[in-house]
Amino acid sequence: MMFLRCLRYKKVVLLGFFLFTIVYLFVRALHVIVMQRDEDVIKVRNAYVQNHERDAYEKLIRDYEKRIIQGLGDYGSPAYLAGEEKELGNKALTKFALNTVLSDRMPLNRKLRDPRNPLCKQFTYSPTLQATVIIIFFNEILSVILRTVWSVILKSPKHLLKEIILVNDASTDENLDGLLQHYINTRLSGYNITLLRLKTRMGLIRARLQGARVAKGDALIFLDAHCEATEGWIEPLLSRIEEDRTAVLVPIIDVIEANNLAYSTNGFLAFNGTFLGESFQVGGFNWAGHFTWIDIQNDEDKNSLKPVKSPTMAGGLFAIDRKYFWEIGSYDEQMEGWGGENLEMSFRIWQCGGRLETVPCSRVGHIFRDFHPYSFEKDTHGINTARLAHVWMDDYKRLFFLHQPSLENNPIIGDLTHRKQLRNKLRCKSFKWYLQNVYPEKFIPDENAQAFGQVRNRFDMCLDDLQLGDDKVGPLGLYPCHPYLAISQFFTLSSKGELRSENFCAEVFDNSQIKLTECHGHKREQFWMYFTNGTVYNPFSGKCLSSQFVEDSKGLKVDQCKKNAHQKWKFTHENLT
Ligand code: LR7
Ligand code: MN
Repeated sequence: MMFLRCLRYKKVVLLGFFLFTIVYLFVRALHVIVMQRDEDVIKVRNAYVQNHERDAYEKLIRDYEKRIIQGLGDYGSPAYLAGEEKELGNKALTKFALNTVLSDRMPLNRKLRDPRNPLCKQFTYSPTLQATVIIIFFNEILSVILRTVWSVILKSPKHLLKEIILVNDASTDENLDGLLQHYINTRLSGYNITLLRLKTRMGLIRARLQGARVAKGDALIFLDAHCEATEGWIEPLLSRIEEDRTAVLVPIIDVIEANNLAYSTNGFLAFNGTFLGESFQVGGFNWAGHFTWIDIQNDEDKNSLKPVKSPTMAGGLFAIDRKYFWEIGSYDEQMEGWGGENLEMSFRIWQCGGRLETVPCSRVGHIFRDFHPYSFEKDTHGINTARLAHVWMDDYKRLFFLHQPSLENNPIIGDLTHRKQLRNKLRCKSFKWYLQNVYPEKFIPDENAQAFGQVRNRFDMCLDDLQLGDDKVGPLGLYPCHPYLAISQFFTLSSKGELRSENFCAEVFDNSQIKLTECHGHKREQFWMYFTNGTVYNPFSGKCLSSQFVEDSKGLKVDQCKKNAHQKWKFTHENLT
């Protein structure tokens, strides 16, 4: 008996040991796989500096520091170089969309004016949250990155700044990491700054994610690598998060000019410091899937000093509670390159129960470049936007795919399962809800319209914006009708009697010509009536929309109403009663 029991006991022990070993090995293997994946992606460069390298970096930085012109660009005033450097600066501007020569000569910690509305000073914010500031970059120059870092350090109270994380998205300059790390070690040693490097370029979305993964602050604040923070910028952001952890905040983004690095406040503040009044814009979007700036619609909010509702954000500069960032779905990791993540996050935050706000008393400058000094192999903006359209825009995605028909059912956009699961898991609201509650002023070309679609005459010519694009004013013209509904030929006769594209209204001028221009909402020269007999009538001029076939006028005019074939029009969709 005794022996048998002992044997059974031994078996149990053996089995237990066996199982333990299996589980242990499994966990180890998993660990190795995960770690390896991490190492593939990210490399922390703390121990980079060999002694001989350190001396070389020190020399480079000293040489660089010697060339800095004290006072240049102070108080955000425009700065100029002379002679050969001026020429070099202009060249740099055409190559990098940024005057790198000037940036290299300007102090890294230049003084800035306080650009805020003076009334902002009446508020005392005392947040207890600490921030991790994450700055990502690809092929940005040292002086621009360091000026961003310095501004964050100088303008943030120390107890609110937990750390700064710099993420180098595999920039091509081999010296950049070494110089940055050496600068941090020697000139910024009192601050908690981490430099990460991605082994291969992952694009700005995944670069931000890598930074966020190692962040320890209560809140994350993302910045582009060419920004300058100003007095009091961080307190109202953190305070608002403390008040409502589902609020995602954007500062007012001021323009730093790419050519002379002037910190301009759109004339709100004159250079002598007098305050000229305040007004700012919030974020919108167009159906082509691009971020746009829009005026605040609600009068009460126009001069607000308190956070103001913003339908979208530009994407580069924002603050968010760290845990909330992960809860709400961080980013779509399958988005590559540049673009789309900003609207994706904006829609997601609103639809899934959060809020997006612009904080007027927090201001950060950003260098706006005329073009991107880098490229991608694919149309990442288009692909990323197609992804978000499928996941977040429900039926309204039809309006985006009018602009990008080839992307609608294209495997290039990748698998969407995880993002759709996320939307279900978070029980997010519909895009219609978003439009009605967050952005009711957004024009929807095919809803509440008297008629919409292609506007065709008997000669198979269609109204066409003639590639006006984002320009503010241009002629309304005629072009042979496309066999599909191209966006350049998509017009609406709105319920208000506007004849319009998404952003512009047809307006009569010189009593005969027609241009597309900003909608003013006051009817008059922008008011049109459409009758069942096909006449499009403008009561202001007393004339009718008419195709002419005269060479210079691009074929379209308003003319005496004659009811002839030149004045008969047909919209693809008509809701006339
Ligand atoms: O492959 C890349 N990897 C990167 O890390 C390409 C870029 N980047 C870095 C780059 O160095 C920079 O720091 O990503 C940052 C943003 O790139 P920019 O500055 O070339 O972009 P942008 O300012 O023209 O673009 C705006 O829209 C983008 C859409 O993906 C991002 O959200 C940017 O952050 C965003 N910038 C802003 O919101 C600043 C205000 C501009 C406006 C409007
Ligand atoms: Mn930028």
